[in-house]
Amino acid sequence: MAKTYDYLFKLLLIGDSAVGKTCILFRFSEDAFNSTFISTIGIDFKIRTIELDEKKIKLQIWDTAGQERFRTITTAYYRGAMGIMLVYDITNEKSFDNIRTWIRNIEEHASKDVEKMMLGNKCDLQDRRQVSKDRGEQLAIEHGIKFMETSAKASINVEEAFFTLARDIKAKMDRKIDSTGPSKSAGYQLSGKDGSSSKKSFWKSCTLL
Ligand code: G3D
Ligand code: MG
Repeated sequence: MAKTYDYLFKLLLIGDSAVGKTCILFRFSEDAFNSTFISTIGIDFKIRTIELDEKKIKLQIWDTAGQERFRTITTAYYRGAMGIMLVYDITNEKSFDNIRTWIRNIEEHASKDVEKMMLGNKCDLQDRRQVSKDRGEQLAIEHGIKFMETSAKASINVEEAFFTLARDIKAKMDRKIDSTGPSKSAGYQLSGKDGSSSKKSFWKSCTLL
């Protein structure tokens, strides 16, 4: 059976309520009406497959269902995440201040080597801006992560942000595979359309091409 992707990356959207996480996800994902809601843990995810270096990368992007309001994001949400988009709203100072809290939350629950990126969303609302781009950049530098201002509404930088995060994860993974070999490298998954996953398909997709 033809393989539909070479890599599967699990990504998360994190940040205060109403910063625009769900809108960002709807803007980026392939099909606004096709999401999988796991009600038992209150999460939602969407899929989009992109191509990087001639490899098909299936992005499984998880979104909270409002529980961020109570900062009750559970360990289950973070488990296996390879990339995290930290989102604040440039018209809401408090959502920017809370980024530090979210980073602590990530440090506590997520894998140590998860790739992070910070987004200052709603950059279309210049006249309501409370957080300068400069402050966003400074905070990102402080934490050694990448930063972009986005607008889910005006479709600014949303594609760029996910492609950048995916590229960084892939680069990190490729470095890991180079140094440890595939059997020791954790945090990636390769499987066929039928769900099969094997070293053979790994070598076929990564080494011989
Ligand atoms: P959340 O998932 O982080 O809680 P939502 O946030 O995606 O539900 O968005 C919260 C509100 O912000 C929504 O407004 C949404 O339309 C608005 N929003 C999201 N992204 C942008 C953006 O880039 N620009 C502007 N101007 N608004 C945005 P409502 O009024 O529908 O609640
Ligand atoms: Mg939401």
